Amino acid sequence: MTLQTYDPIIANALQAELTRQREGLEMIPSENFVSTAVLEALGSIATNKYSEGYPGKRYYGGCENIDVIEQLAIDRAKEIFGAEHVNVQPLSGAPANIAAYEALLEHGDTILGMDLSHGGHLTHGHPVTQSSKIYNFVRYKTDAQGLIDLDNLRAMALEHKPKLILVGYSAYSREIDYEGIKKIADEVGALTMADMAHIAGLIAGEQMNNPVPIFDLVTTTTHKTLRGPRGGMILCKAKHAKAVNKAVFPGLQGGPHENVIAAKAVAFKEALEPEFKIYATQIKKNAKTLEKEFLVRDYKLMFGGTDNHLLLIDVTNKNLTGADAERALDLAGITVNKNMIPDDPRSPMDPSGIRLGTPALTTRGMKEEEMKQIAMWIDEAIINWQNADKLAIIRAQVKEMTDKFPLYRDLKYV
Ligand code: DSN
Repeated sequence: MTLQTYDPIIANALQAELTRQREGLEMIPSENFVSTAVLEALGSIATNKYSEGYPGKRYYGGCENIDVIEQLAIDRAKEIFGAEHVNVQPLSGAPANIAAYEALLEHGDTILGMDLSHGGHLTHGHPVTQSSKIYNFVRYKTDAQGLIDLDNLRAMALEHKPKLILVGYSAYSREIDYEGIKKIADEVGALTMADMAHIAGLIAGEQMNNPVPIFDLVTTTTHKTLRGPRGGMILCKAKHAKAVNKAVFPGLQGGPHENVIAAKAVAFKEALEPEFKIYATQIKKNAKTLEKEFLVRDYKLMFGGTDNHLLLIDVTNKNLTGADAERALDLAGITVNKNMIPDDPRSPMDPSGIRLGTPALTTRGMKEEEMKQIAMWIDEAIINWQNADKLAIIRAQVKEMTDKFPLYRDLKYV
């Protein structure tokens, strides 16, 4: 029985979501569109199999095909990033980070991580998380120019003697000096960890610095710029391999999601193709075009601009909040997310900023010309955020553009 016949409510919701993805401009910087090959692996019969353990060492019989899949995912990830060891089982970014802490640290140890409002991540020590109750997080911030000040980081490292220095961000838009940070870590005897979730695809495409050969341990999601299925991964030095594997299973997780791992393997094959480098290059070119277009329209770009795929914009000088802007842009067919800005005086549900990026639009084939048009629409929507008619007109124009960049042409649920 087909999905449509058996469960029409779900089929209809999936069809409506497909239409939303097709007709809108997806600009949440952590989102992307996987290939149909990745989708096929994700929806495969590999979901039926239990396989606790690792390739060649499983707690269940019948894992011979699963071993081929998981080993290939591991080997390809090692090749992309130059890693000594990779664990592809983390279910997503948050569990990957928890497993990473558990692998390297004792409870109560000090971790130096970036403040959330300055571009860090919840799992880097925000007080609402479980990890913040287990470890002693000390949080650094960007400086007045919106950059990571290594002198300040060094002073904090000397003062707090962390066991781990953590970098890698979810709203920070600048390059990261891994060598400089490693030097500080070595001086104070700290381990190093990078969460490269947002920029993994840009690193794979050789458009940003790669922390993997330098740092002790690197975590990532696989579904952002890397354009794979929703999932996580840990890459580390060989000396941490055993601890990392133990921390993921049996420390934190049970049966790995082998359909997701199969889809990761397919996405990694794609990331090894020469076209992926072109994709990563275009992501950055598109973001730079947006940067330029917003600057001429007097938008306040956090961190002064972008070196990667995203922009964090304070919209309060346009007389609305981040939540107002997100709502208005939604009505105009442009999806972004409201976001805190550094030391935001407003609340997380109604912050001062919006965060937007180019990975998904670049996957659709959009380039600089489209970015210029899109920046114009975003500006119009923000200026007219209370004018439903104007927002509807923009939405119709957005649909005209997205029709020219077809998405999942042959896919249908209803
Ligand atoms: N939720 C992700 C993001 O949007 O950046 C980070 O986990």
